[in-house]
Amino acid sequence: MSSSVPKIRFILVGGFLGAGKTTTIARLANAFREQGQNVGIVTNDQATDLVDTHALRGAGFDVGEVAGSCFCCNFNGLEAAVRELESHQRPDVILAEPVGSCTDIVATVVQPLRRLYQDAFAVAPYGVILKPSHGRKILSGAAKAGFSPNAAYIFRKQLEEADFLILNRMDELSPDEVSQLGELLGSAYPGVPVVRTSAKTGAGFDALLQMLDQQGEFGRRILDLDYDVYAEGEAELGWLNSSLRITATEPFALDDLALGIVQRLQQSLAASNSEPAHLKVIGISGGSHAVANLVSSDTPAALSLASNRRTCRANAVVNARASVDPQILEQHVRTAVQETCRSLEATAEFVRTQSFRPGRPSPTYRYAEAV
Ligand SMILES: Nc1nc2c(ncn2[C@@H]2O[C@H](COP(=O)(O)OP(=O)(O)OP(=O)(O)O)[C@@H](O)[C@H]2O)c(=O)[nH]1
Ligand SMILES: [Mg+2]
Repeated sequence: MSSSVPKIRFILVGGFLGAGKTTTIARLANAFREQGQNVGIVTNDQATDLVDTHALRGAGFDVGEVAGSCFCCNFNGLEAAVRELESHQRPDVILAEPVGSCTDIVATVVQPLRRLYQDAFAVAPYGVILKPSHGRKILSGAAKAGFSPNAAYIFRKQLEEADFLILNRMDELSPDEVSQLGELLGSAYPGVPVVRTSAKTGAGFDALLQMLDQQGEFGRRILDLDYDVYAEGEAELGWLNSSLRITATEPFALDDLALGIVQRLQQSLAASNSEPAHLKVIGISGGSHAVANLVSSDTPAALSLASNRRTCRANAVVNARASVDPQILEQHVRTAVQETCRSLEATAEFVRTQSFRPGRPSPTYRYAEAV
């Protein structure tokens, strides 16, 4: 690429499963679009059929996808997704969401982008979102943090490599909770700036945009990481992606389908003492989308996008990540889908299901020293 062509801004938004990466990216993308900039988004998952891709495309964004392995282990897939976006319309800004169970993003993604694409991309400071529900327990060292020590290790390492931290879900936190989380972050990651946001309301996004705008020595916090512990932590999660076709003779509410599946999954996982990392379901009918989520055992299931649509035919995608054996997770999902459909007098056909434990990460590149 000639040096006269302006560089594409490359923004990675990190954070644990369910932290609010996709919601943050959608809001940032809207902000850039309002400034007249072309925006491309890259989503990422260990398998195909991504709720995030459907949700962001449904919101009208140009979305490339790396499905089947994470950016770190398939850097070539990230390159290909970016080239594909460029072939539609050259983006001014690319927003990319790494998989929420991955860490070492600076050494395996940020540094390769900076080294191999220094003329093409201006890589923004790397921000990582703190998920309050699990963060409060993990950072305070609570005995029952919901996840195993190995998964908690990943959670902490994700925050450790950030140039700045994003304390999200401000709309739900009391002033006491905000100061408690601020203190936990301050003692675990001294000197790292913290931006307070609500991706739901947009609070704090001016400060977030300013943080991302900074130029300088960023993306250099290379982790000292034990890949054995990291691999074990990831493998302790059950991972499931399913795509479904739902039919009924009388119209049913698409929102009830998405929320009903998530609520039933919440109940059955709680009954088996399995901590959800993130359960998400998208219902799609015509141009309408309904999205429901659950981010932890002690927060309510939420309809994050209402469609207000009734229909006799819909497609649905279920993405579930929880600390449970993947085969058992699949049983939970099948039962939750069947029971929800029965209550709506609808029938579900499972088109494709992938359920597994994430494999040991093996990065395409890993730079142990920063440039
Ligand atoms: N109340 C509130 N909810 C939020 C906020 N940000 C995200 N959420 C909700 O949290 C849930 C998870 O958000 P996502 O943006 O999907 O999280 P993610 O980090 O992309 O999750 P993964 O892709 O699974 O790793 C959704 O229900 C969002 O609507 C926020 O600031 N406030
Ligand atoms: Mg996401």
